[in-house]
Amino acid sequence: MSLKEIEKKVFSSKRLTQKDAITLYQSDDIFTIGRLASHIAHKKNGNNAYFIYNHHINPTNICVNRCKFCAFSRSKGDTGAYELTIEDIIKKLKTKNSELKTIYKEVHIVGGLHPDWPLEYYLNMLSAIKKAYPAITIKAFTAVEIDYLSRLSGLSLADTLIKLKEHGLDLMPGGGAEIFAWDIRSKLCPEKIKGERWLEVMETAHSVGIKTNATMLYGHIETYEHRVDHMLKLRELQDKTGGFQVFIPLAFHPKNTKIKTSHHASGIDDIKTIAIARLFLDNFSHIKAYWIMLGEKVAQLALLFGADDLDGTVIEEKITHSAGATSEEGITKDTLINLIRKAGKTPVQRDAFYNHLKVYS
Ligand code: V47
Ligand code: SF4
Repeated sequence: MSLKEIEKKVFSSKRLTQKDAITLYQSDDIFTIGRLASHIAHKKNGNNAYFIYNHHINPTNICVNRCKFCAFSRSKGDTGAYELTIEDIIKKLKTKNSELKTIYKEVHIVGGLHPDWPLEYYLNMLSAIKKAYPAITIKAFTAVEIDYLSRLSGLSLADTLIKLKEHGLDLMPGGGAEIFAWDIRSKLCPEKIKGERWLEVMETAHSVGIKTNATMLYGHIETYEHRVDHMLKLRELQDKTGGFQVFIPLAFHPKNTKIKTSHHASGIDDIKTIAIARLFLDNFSHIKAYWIMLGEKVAQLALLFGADDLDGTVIEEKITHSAGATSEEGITKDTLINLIRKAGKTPVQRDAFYNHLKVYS
């Protein structure tokens, strides 16, 4: 299939095949790919580009999995291993400016699989955050953590999720997906749950009324075929449940990790991956250009290649910065607005569910 034929499909709203997505990856015509992706982004979200006031918290870096691509995790007793108490977490969310206390719309919580913390620690954490900040949406725990908590507690996946929801879990982030195909996954993270289980956790979350996000870690040892296979599995589950809010391609950062790669993602690869995701994932409403991983400048350019969301203020980021990210750890609202405006888009401050809070027209 030529690019011309793919273009015809895009303009007549026909679903792209895996082969089409591979053809796009193999093409050097980044401008045509970008024009097509922009057409779809515009159909889905007009000229809007989203951002959110949010705050990331990583309760612990102690993790029994020790994935080979992860520079953030430690084993218990290692130098640099840390554990936050619930009081520490509440303190981190507190800002000096009392007005700001009501501004954060989302707290994003992910961490390591701690060998000793019981489900109760997580339930108490959720309740304490909701008590201190009733207006905040809690987006927490990857599918990997949910699986771990279910096994630890002996509860089914559905019952674990329902319990967490009853204590304040509103939404789940998309982490832990990496690359689903086992030939790659077994080399990246042999201890982590399989791709099939990640999808099962997400399907269960959707079935109990918890929306989730979805990610893909790219730019390590995978091929284009692995990326497209990964996105196909997400598209199939989305057809079934409609529970994914946004897809976030995550560019691999190799520093301090055990993955040696000579071809980690270039700027062109980042932009192409955003654009191809926009074209292939026709049943996803949003594609996020996560500025922490892409850097502010590539994330801004991605807004012209199919992305419609930059994520948010973040405040404190440990996972990518442990692996050599050179972006800031947090960013101000004004910088986000400026990045979006200079890309010719309309900045829209959103809540965690993509409801519009303020349009900066
Ligand atoms: O699951 C770990 C990735 C993820 C590295 O849902 C790495 O809104 C690059 O999922 N280089 C966690 N990536 C982050 C994540 C996320 C971030 C922002 C928003 C949302 C959302 C989700 O980070 C992990 C893993 O895939 N990761 N190590 C690394 N060296
Ligand atoms: Fe643990 Fe997540 Fe890091 Fe894997 S990526 S070692 S599961 S914190």
